[in-house]
Amino acid sequence: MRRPILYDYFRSSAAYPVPIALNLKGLDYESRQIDLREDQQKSGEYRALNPQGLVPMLEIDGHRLTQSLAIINYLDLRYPNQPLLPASAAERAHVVAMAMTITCDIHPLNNLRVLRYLKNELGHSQDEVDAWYRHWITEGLPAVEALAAPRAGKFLFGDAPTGADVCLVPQLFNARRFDVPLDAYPTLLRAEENANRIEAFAAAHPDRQEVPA
Ligand SMILES: N[C@@H](CCC(=O)N[C@@H](CS)C(=O)NCC(=O)O)C(=O)O
Repeated sequence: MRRPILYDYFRSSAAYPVPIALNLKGLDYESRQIDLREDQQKSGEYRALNPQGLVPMLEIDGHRLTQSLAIINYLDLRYPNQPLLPASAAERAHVVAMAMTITCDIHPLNNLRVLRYLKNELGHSQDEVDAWYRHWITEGLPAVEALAAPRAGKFLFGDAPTGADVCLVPQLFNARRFDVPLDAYPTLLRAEENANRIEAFAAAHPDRQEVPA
């Protein structure tokens, strides 16, 4: 098998779940940093590979995959060791719902292009943009906590990490960067603490990634 190539940015919370998933699956990969600060995601060269102009993108098994949840789903079907999505339909829907609450209902509102639009096109101040960022995290995390709490164990669902934990850890990293209080989410904090004890999660932490020069 050719080594997968992950197009990524060390501070991208959409991309951060993918190295966690690859690590959990025990798949070695090459990381290519697309510098979002420099708009490399919009370059013709990158758009020729990924017309959407976003990270992550994963080249694996001869495919070019985009969308973090689609990538996690692919990895889980193709490499079934250390399952990230439960086999039962109802349990899978529950785990995917938690992951989507993060990746579809929180993350897109706080994406770089949205923040830049608020500031540059609509003329909001940095303080207003930061308040926007915190607002959507504070709006979204209670839903994840409420969904998770009844069926959580060490992780968001039971005692093994799933795709929901893989998406949670990057979002809590973001929340801390913007000083969002997290005390109201004990289930999420427990899952995060247990996840970060696992090397697959710890090795994907932005502090351990190659920072573009
Ligand atoms: N729904 C996509 C979101 C991808 C995404 O928004 N990626 C961000 C990085 S966190 C990006 O490339 N942003 C570039 C920009 O906003 O111009 C996924 O989950 O993969």
